[in-house]
Amino acid sequence: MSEKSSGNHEVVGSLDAVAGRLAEAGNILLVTHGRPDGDGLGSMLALATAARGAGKDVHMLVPGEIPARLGFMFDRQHPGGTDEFGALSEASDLIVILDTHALAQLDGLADALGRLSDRIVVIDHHSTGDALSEVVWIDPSAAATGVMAGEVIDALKWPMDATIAEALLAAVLTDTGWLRFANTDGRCLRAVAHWTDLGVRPDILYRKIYQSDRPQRLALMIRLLQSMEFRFDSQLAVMTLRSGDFDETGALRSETENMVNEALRIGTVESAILLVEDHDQVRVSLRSRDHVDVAKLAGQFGGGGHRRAAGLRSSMQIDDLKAQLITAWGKEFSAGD
Ligand SMILES: [Mn+2]
Repeated sequence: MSEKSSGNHEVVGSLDAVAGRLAEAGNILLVTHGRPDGDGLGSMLALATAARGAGKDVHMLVPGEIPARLGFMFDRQHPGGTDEFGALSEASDLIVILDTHALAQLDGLADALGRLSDRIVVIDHHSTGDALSEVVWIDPSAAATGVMAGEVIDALKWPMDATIAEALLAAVLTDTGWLRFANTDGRCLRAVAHWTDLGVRPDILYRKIYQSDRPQRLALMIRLLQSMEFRFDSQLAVMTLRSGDFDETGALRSETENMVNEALRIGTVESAILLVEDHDQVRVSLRSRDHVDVAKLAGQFGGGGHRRAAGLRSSMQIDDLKAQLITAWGKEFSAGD
């Protein structure tokens, strides 16, 4: 279970293997990662809705709080939490893990999942993780898990409608920065066009997700911008948000999503690091434009992710961790690739 996958960018497993298991299953439990994002939640909701349309009994589970900006997606049904995993997994013949295959991201479920590997399938686009199951479809070339979820639904000829399309659009548009990030490709644009044709308005979706902030989040963003430091001829930007910043602004830890990208507004910045004090841990988000593989950097500190977007958690003190990350970034960058 602890074996790390290779971390390269090859496809592992196949759509057919995963779709075959979904076709057979009668009772399906869908699970995404802790600190859930639009891609994990949108993929989960789309597959759940389509599977129900195909006559399956479906439950969803999220090990963590759903961010407020994505709450509208779940106004009619609420996914279960970690404490319901025992009962929900017992009642399922198939457990689908979406948008992760790293136990570190499946807070509180690691032990239980270890005993259920023959009942698990994985659909994910991250290159690093753990061996959760023999039956996986891991495609790091996919822009988002949502692209893959849409392909699974199509392959199974499960019903597709505007509700499912909206969930898939939420998945893909949030994971590509509304089609601005380097992972945006023809495969995802064709899917986005197809789903938009089903009657979903991407502009309304954008407003719901990104233009519904609380003033407290903007107050936190002021602190974030004030904390910004530059290193290595301003190729690296480092930002910190400390416990006091949350206490004094009234912002929530769940409201830091995407803030790391603010540093990429600056032309010289090749890569950005955001460190967030989260009670007894520090949560780090890393982004890169091109040259630096931040997944490799995160890996040195027990984290993982993609080449251009990665993360980690540490119990180190925030300033010590920051200093070590800056040193490690310098080594990685001068190694050049
Ligand atoms: Mn994703």
